[in-house]
Parts: sequence; C-alpha cells; structure tokens
Amino acid sequence: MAQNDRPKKLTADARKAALAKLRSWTEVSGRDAITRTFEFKDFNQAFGFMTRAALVAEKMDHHPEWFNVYKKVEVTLSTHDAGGVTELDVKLAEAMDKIAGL
Ligand code: H2B
Repeated sequence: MAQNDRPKKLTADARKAALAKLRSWTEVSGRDAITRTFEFKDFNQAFGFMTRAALVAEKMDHHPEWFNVYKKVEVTLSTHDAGGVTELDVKLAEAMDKIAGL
C-alpha cells in the first residue's frame, strides 16, 4: 500500500462509534485492538468460517490474528502498520460477522 493511502488509527470517538455498530466485538485491554470469539456448532463450521474469512482477508491484504480450538475461533484485529485499530479492522470485522452468520 502506498505511503499516503495507509489507513490511519481511528480516534477514540470513531472507535467507540464503530464498536457501537459491531456489537459483539470488544476492545482488547492494554492494546489498541478489537476482539471477538466466535463459537460454531462443530470444527467443520469453524474451519469453514476460517477458510472463507481467510479469502476475504487476503483480498483485503489485511489479516487477522486468530486462534482456533475445536469449534471456537478467537479473533483479534489490529492494523500493525498503523499500530492500532483502523477502518480496515472495522471492515474485516463486519465481513467476518457476515460470514459467520451468527
Ligand atoms: N494485516 C494487518 N492486520 N495489519 C497490517 O498492518 C497488515 C496486514 N499489513 N496484512 C499488510 C499485510 C502489509 O504487511 C502488506 C505488505 O501489505
């Protein structure tokens, strides 16, 4: 991504507004990042979600930190290049919610 169209960290107000829309996501304590734990019916559903989310993430060139155990997927989103939450994290969070269909 070119230097000047790199996303900027959201202001505290903008992040609050974004989180009000993303009802199932919360702020990570001690870090500028957002998190959500998805719980599916079984591993197959969880891994299907991860596969679909991975394709979206790769297309966006914006990647999740995530941890899967059986049917649970813990996701943390932050823009490493910006050192915090940006519009890209909000977009990926919305896409993941949609894919999960929960
Ligand atoms: N993902 C996330 N979450 N944050 C980033 O800053 C980031 C990324 N940067 N995916 C991208 C890749 C960058 O490293 C490449 C070179 O565009």
